[in-house]
Amino acid sequence: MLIMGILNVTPDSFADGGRHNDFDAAVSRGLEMMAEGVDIIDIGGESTRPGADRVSEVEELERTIPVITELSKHGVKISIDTMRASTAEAAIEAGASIINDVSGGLADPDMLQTAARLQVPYIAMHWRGQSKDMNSKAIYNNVVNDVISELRERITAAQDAGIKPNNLIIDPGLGFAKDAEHNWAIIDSVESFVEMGYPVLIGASRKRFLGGDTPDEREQATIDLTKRLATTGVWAVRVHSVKPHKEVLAQ
Ligand code: PMM
Repeated sequence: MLIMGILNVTPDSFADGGRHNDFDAAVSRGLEMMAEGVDIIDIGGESTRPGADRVSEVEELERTIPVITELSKHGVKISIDTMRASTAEAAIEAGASIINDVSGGLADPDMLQTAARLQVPYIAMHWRGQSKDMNSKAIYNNVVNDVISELRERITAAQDAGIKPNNLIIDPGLGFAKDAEHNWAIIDSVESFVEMGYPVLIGASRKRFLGGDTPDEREQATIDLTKRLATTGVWAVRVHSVKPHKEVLAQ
């Protein structure tokens, strides 16, 4: 299982407290993750925490592109965490090689075609709407079946736009329009997502449903979950701390 290290270049990220919100800090954290054995660094300039406002395209580009340009010189694989086709394209030009779209192509009508044209791996996450009002959309008959069928729709849309099946990665989107019980139900049935036949990415790191009052208290729960997922066929986990996850996988 691969480790995708989170590098949020945002002043308001709930989980790393905005500590890496300037260029030097972001680059040095990226280099540190490389030294710790990260497989992919996921760079994002827009917070998607529940209730967050959108940032402008200019600001998203100013936050992410210089960091991507610098870190890519060091040869690490980089994904761009963005819902905007234009940002995705600029990031790929700057040296990123994977698009991570939390909206699964729903936020920007140009995203799927852009990903198809760029011919890079595209991560389609399950999403029901912008962070501002996603909590009100956490209504399911059967969360596992519903998320699988909504992901299937995104897979079809992606392939219709020209994305090759072997460039598709799926993600059930833990914490996005989902209550704690929904997130745990998805984790309990993660094999059903693996059986869809695409690499599965799981992003649980320090999210509220893990329990505890602070991100740091959720860290141990995140590591325990990585250990549990390691035997399920999941392709990668998206996490804030790299070293403890590499260690738990090596056990
Ligand atoms: N979660 C967040 C941001 N981007 N991308 C994917 N593919 N999957 C996720 O679960 C995901 C994501 C929000 O978490 P953060 O604010 O801690 O980065």
